[in-house]
Amino acid sequence: MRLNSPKINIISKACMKASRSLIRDFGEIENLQVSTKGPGDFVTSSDKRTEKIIIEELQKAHPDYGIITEESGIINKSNTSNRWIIDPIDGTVNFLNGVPQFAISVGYEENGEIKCGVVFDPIKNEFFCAEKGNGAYLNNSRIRVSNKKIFKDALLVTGGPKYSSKIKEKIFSEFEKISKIVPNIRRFGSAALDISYVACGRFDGYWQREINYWDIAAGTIILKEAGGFVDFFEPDDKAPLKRNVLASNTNIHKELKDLIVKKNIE
Ligand code: LIP
Repeated sequence: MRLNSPKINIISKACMKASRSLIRDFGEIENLQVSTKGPGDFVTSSDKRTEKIIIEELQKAHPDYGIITEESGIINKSNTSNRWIIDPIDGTVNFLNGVPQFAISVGYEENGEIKCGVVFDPIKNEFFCAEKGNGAYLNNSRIRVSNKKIFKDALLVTGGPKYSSKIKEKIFSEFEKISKIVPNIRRFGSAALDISYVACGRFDGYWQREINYWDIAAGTIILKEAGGFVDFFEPDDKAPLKRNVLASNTNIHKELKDLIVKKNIE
């Protein structure tokens, strides 16, 4: 049975409508008009169109809500109590290159806490959703994190530093340290799907520094409701829309965190 809640229904309707044009665009990838936003960070006309459709649909339901989006920034700034957090295409570089690993991500935040969220992969037709207290779902089935206990046997996923990152070396050395213990680490290029895959047990853990809030907002509630652990470590007050995130099953969380956080104290 699929999660049935008013907020999830609103988000679902917006995602389904937006995904129709997104799928069309993905089919015509070579013709997409591409512009650059900054080094290593591409935006497509499709990204903007998808975002517009999602915003229009969400605003039909709640015109007064605040919105944080990747492309348009902050809308209805004064409403910080009720906000939608949107990434129209998470995994933009995959999308641009015709790699079918990207998703629409929409979370709903109330008084600073994510209450529900959807991550929708329109190509594989995988709809991940969760609402606080009501569990996490993939399409019609309830999902749970893996039960893997032996850290070295874990399958982990991460995202590398952005081209413009000032802490590239730190991120690479963390990767090196972890990969000396855990041989199987993937980099799939969509944080929203990475965290959702931890939620349904495909991966055992995910970590990334300097990730944008909109990439993982919806994923965090999906993971928590699937019994996983989300840790926003070393928060930076000067970068309110960035997070350092570690998301995993509860068994391996401590070992993974110790490798990332303790290392910086050494
Ligand atoms: C991307 C992520 C990717 C991550 C990048 C980037 P975009 O989001 O989901 O996994 O490594 O830092 O933020 O730009 O495709 O929405």
